[in-house]
Amino acid sequence: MKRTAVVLVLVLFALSLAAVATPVAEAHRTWSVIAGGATKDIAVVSNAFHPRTIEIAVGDAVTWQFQGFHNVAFLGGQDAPPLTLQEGDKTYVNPQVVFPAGGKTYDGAGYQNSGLPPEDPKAAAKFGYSLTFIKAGTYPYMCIVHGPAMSGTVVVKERVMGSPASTARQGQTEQTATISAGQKAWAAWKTERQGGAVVVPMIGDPKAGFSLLRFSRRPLVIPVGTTVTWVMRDVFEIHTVTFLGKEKPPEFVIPEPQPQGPPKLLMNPKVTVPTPTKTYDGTGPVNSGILFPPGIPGNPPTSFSLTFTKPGTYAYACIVHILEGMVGTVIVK
Ligand SMILES: [Cu+2]
Repeated sequence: MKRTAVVLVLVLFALSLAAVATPVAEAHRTWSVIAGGATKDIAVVSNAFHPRTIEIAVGDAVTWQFQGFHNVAFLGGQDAPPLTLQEGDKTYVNPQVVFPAGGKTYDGAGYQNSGLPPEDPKAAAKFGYSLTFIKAGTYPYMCIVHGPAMSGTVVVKERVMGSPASTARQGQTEQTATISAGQKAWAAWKTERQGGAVVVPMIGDPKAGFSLLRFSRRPLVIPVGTTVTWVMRDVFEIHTVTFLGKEKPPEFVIPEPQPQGPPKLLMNPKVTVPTPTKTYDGTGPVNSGILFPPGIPGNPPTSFSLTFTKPGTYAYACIVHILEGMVGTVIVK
């Protein structure tokens, strides 16, 4: 008797769920897009949105899941705000990129920005961004940190065929393809020769959507007197080549508290300003300054050369990506 009653209650409960589920299926849905991704050791990172293009219905929402240091910015037909701002000889990270802008809905007009995830990995894991699209149209967006090559599109239609689940699977598949392409490139990575100089390429692929956050798989072993040239072949990232000698790695960004509002974010001149020296004997810090992707207006530096004048083992790092493990060693014999 008791058993029958329990079964009956369960059946009634299931029926009530079914009754509730029917209208829910017709309600507005939430779709998800992954921003970025990485291998476990962060040697390979995705600088792409997965999936790159998403089709949703009017009234639906998109939630971006952040896996890495990215933002989602809808420009509303305007130029992208610059990543950095100059104040005299000081360089600041643009607050327009760092902090969220705009509301919870989007109709294609104006600038809307997720802001950047917090640096702390635990806080970053909880960082998300959702936007409800209230008007049909095609809306491109980008990550301003990694430039126009890291972009995506939200297509908003009256009706759509796909489902959030199948679109999420497509995103996973695209992310796996991007990371695998990066792992292949990392496995095939080699130094090059240019006359007597050794060239260390720092690579990324705009089409596949990955960057490598590594200098070389093994220490570079070179005879004394050799020049090493680090060359940017990556459209997404910035790097430094920094030999610290006995100094501790400098902070990349220094928050400057303000009397009101959020702190200003100064890019540490110890990182951004190159040291003038062209040779290295193991003493004193030597810094390339920021190395930029090739082809940027104004032609900022894209390579750095250093001639090694004394036998020894010299560690160096990219100060931008030191926490991701972008460090290297030069052994001069
Ligand atoms: Cu780097």
